[in-house]
Amino acid sequence: MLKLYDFIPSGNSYKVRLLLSQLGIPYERVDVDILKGETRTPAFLAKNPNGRIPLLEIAPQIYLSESNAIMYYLARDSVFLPRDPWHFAQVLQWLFFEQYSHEPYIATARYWIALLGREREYRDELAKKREPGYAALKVMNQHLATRDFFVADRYSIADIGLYAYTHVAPEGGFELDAFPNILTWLDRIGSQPGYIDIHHIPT
Ligand SMILES: N[C@@H](CCC(=O)N[C@@H](CS)C(=O)NCC(=O)O)C(=O)O
Repeated sequence: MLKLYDFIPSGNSYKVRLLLSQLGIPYERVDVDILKGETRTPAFLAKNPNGRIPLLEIAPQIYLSESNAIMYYLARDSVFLPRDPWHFAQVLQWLFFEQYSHEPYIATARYWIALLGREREYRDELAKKREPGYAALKVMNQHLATRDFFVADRYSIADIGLYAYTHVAPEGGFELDAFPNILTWLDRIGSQPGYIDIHHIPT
C-alpha cells in the first residue's frame, strides 16, 4: 500500500491527500510534524535528503518527493491529467508557475503567520512577499476570466496544485475579494467529487 509522509496543515501535502481522495486510492498516512523538526531527523533524511514533506513511499523504501511530481505519478493514467501533449504541457506550465511564482510568496506568508505565529517578527520579510504574491493572484484571476478550470476547461492536477495554497491565502494576509474569478473557481473546486478540505484527517 502507498504510504504518505504528511503534515495536515501543509498545502503541499494537502495536494496529495486531495488527489488520493478523488482517485479513491487507499493509503497509509504517516504524520511528520514539521514544527517539531521531524523532517530533519536522520531517519527522515534517509528517506528524503531534502528534508521535506510530502513524501510518497510507492514501494518499500522507494520514495518520491515534490508535491507536483507526486501528483503527476498518481494522476498519470487518470482523468485528472490530459494526455495530449499541448494540454499536458499546460498542466506543467501551471504547476511550475505555482512553485516559482505563487507558493514562495503566498505559502511562505501563511507559514510565518498562521503556522509559526510570528507575523510581527517577519514583518519586513512579509512586506516583500505582498507584491509578487498579488501578482500571481492577478495572473490566475485573468486566466480564469474566460475559463472554469486552468487547462482544457477540465479539472486537473493544475487546479489542485493552485488550489492548495490559494484557498488559504487569507491566512497569510492575502485578501481574495478583488479576485472574483478566483473566488468562483475556489467554490467550483470545493464541489468536485471526492473533495476533502485541508483539515480533514483521512482514516
Ligand atoms: N517543493 C516542495 C516543497 C515542500 C515543502 O516546502 N514542504 C514543507 C512543508 S509545506 C516542509 O516539509 N518543511 C519542513 C522543513 O523544511 O523542514 C513540494 O512541492 O513538495
